Amino acid sequence: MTASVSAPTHTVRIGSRKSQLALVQTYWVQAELQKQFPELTFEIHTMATQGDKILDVALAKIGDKGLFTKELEVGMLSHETDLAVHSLKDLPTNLPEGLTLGCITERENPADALVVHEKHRDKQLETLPPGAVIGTSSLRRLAQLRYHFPHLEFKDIRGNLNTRLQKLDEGGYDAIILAFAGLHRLEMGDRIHQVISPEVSLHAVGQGALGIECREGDQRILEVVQALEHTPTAQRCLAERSFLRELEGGCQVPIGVNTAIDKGQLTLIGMVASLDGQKLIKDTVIGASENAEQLGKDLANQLRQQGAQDILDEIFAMIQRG
Ligand code: DPM
Repeated sequence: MTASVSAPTHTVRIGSRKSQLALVQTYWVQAELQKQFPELTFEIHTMATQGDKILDVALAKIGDKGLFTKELEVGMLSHETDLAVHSLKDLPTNLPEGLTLGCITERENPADALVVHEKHRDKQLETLPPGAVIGTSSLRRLAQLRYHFPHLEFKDIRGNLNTRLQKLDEGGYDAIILAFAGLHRLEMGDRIHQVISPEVSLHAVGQGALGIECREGDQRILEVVQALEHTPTAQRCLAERSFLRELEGGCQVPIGVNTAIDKGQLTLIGMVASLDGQKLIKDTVIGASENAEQLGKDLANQLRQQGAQDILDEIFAMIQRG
């Protein structure tokens, strides 16, 4: 079935980062939209974001929210582009005035994945030797893995997926942790050595889903992007984003989640951990999936009552000190 739009123009301009992963994701959105709206033309406009330009500084130290999204947002606000495709987990929970999250697409496997150096091919996360060096720039992965495996060492790693895999293969690390979804989308799923269970690592808010951002009130574009909305994913991600927003966490905080929907009931698990791996607070809420946002707030309050805010305040203070 083909939806119809009363378009004043037949061209829709899509903003995207230039990274290989961003482009694969944007091409997918372009192709799906083209199928639904054969009468429209979808153009891709690539832009470099701050996060693409600063490669030598640990992400948490840059700390700026919207590191991978700001330039794309300016493009929409200045009407150079009409929508932007993001990895949902890179999209801050509070968007600039005038922009809205128009669509959340169907989620890939949101789990984290372990990729090991060749010499550890017979090992699992559980059996890596003491002192093994794990590459990650994610405070969330670091804190959870330290909590579960205090004998492992951690070292920052930056760059795109290929760069990271190369640094691993060259021996700079014993293993690295990456999102299953990114490796899979780049057809590098064969590098996944172990899918890490949610008992060990709760994934980032929005991980594995794409978010399409557009101008608020731009009915023509909203109608177009909503064709790609996947309701169960959207409900899960809205709960996750509401949880993160309520805890005032940016995209670089040791906060993890897991969600599932069964017979209209949404289960949301969330955790906050300290960077030294000493403290980890985790809890669960269950409720109607239509109340996704409220569930996220409820869980944030539950965790706060158990001391989550103290952990986060300590981390914010530490990051600010640099
Ligand atoms: C965010 C984090 C990372 C990205 C932090 C986190 C990972 C940083 C790192 C918010 N964004 O997950 O705790 O490991 O150094 C990113 C990836 C994807 C989107 C790559 C990855 C692909 C998967 C997806 C970077 N953003 O996590 O390995 O679409 O979910």
